[in-house]
Amino acid sequence: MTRLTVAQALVKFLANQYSERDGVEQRLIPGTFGIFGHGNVAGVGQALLEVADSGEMPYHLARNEQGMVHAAVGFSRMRNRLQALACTASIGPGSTNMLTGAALATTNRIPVLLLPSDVFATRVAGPVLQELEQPYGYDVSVNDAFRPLSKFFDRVWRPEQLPAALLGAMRVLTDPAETGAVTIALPQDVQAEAFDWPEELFAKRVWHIARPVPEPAALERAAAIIRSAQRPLLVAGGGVHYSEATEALRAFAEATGIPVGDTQAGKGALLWDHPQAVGGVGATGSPVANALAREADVVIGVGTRYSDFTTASRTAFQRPGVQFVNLNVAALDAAKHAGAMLVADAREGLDALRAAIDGYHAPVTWDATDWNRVVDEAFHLGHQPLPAQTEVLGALNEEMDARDVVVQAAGSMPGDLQMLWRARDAKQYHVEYAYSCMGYEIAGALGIKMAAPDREVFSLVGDGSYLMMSSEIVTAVSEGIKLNLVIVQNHGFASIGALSESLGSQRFGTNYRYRDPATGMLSGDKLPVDLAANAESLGAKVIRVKTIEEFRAAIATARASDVTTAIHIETDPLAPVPSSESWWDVPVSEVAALDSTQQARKAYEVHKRDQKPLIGGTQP
Ligand SMILES: Cc1ncc(C[n+]2csc(CCOP(=O)(O)OP(=O)(O)O)c2C)c(N)n1
Ligand SMILES: [Mg+2]
Repeated sequence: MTRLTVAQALVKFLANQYSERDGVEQRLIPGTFGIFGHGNVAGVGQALLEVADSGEMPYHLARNEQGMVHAAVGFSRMRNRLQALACTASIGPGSTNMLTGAALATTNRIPVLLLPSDVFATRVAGPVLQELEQPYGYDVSVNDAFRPLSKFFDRVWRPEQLPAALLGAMRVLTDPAETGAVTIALPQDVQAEAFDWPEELFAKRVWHIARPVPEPAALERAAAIIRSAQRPLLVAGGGVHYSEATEALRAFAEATGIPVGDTQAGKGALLWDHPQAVGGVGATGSPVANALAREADVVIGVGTRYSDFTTASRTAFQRPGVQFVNLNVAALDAAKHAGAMLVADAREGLDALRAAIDGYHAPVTWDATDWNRVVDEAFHLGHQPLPAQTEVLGALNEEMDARDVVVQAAGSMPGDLQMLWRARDAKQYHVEYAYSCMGYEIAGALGIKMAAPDREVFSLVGDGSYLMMSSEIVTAVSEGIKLNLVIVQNHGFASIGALSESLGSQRFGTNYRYRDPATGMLSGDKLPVDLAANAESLGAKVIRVKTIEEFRAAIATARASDVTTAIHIETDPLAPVPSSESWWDVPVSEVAALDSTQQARKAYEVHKRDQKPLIGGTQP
């Protein structure tokens, strides 16, 4: 027996967990982020202190609890879900600040271990500072809000419950089909309570990350559908990366001649210059992929959750009788669009499918020449007086090393990136677009750099996102984790502004401007906000540029620097962007006094006619 507190036992246990896939072992939880308050300072905090100089559980002090969960997600995604970080927070607001991160992790299917602190189990001191006190249930705390956001939730009211909670948590973290936010709530008194633990609790444990193989009958059904295809299209999602199936995908594509489109999480699954890479599918995709999608008779989805952006809100696939073959480790996704379900690991499934349809070659052709010219033009617009955002993305795309990573999450950039970015390395493109959370950019980049210290990380940050969460710059500076930030200043929401205009809402409330006393609207002058000065004040080195030529030079300077560097550039939010020739369903008011809204509603109703509640599943 080993006598330790619950928190000490937790840390000791986590330090002895490993994951393994393809015979390669690594620490499952190689570090912990945290912010201490009265809920964890003497519990988990004390336990982390006891091992602080042993390297058993490195501790990183974050600046915002939401930010530390984003960083943990960035880390794990970069490590293809083979590792996860723990996040400890104090009770009340410290814990609820992690809720957005929890939702982001679960939506993206990325493992993170959340350790919110909780109110006293004994209740003797209650109600404690920051306790919710619900009259209908004294056992309810703010941490119950993690339940709908987590793939695993437990609260350790008593020390005896800890081993089972830990085993359950590790299982879900390492289950590729179930993974996401994993939450163990720790009452503050229980954290500090001692218990006699069996030695075996702290034995080294290896969690095998499975590569489930397809069931033979399911494989045969899927193969039969693909063999019958005249115009197949493969849609590569994030699962291709997480399963490290990019080589298997390339082999499958080359053996079959099937064109490969990608999703936000899947970009780079097949590198952009491969002759069969046709670009993004859906609302922010390429017209080449979207033309193939419209006509496809068989859609092979690999590791994709088919978000509305991918299906263009169920308008992307227009051929009557289009059939789906869905290779996914999660049955949830494999079943979508009435597809033939191939529940398996992406790499195993692709290899098995390739063998099963040996000799098949898709009789489909396409031509990307025009589109490639459009992208080149967008990258080199020469827009005046301020550069266009597409030129910023183009310059970055061209100046970055193939192994550098570009990071984004929300605003107008994810769409432009998905449409235009030419991924030259499988892990070059990191856009969080399942939760599309403003604030992920800098915090996520921190975790990405921790996961891949040998790569340069360039985070593109809109002014809106910057204002929402720039706090982890300080963490990066303090830890000596070097980030490159590109702050794209356009004085408000280019994205929602354009969306608003297209929906007849006249960009209302989307500009960062002074309130104009004459109109009562936020339509006055630009604000005197200086985000470069702000980044500098947080410890970043700053380069201010005005032109694309200066920007190109700044990229090289930032790359060569050892310290976190922010490049500030102002762009024209109204500059033109190529069309994806696709659509996204955002409902327009059915009745309106405004003429602009009435016109937009008419256009909306035309698009709605193409939308299918059920896309696949019917026989031709
Ligand atoms: C946390 C969060 N709040 C709100 C939104 C909705 N939203 C999406 S984009 C956007 C504006 C982003 O502004 P900015 O970062 O400046 O990017 P830009 O649109 O100018 O490219 C908003 C408010 C969101 N995605 N995330
Ligand atoms: Mg903006």
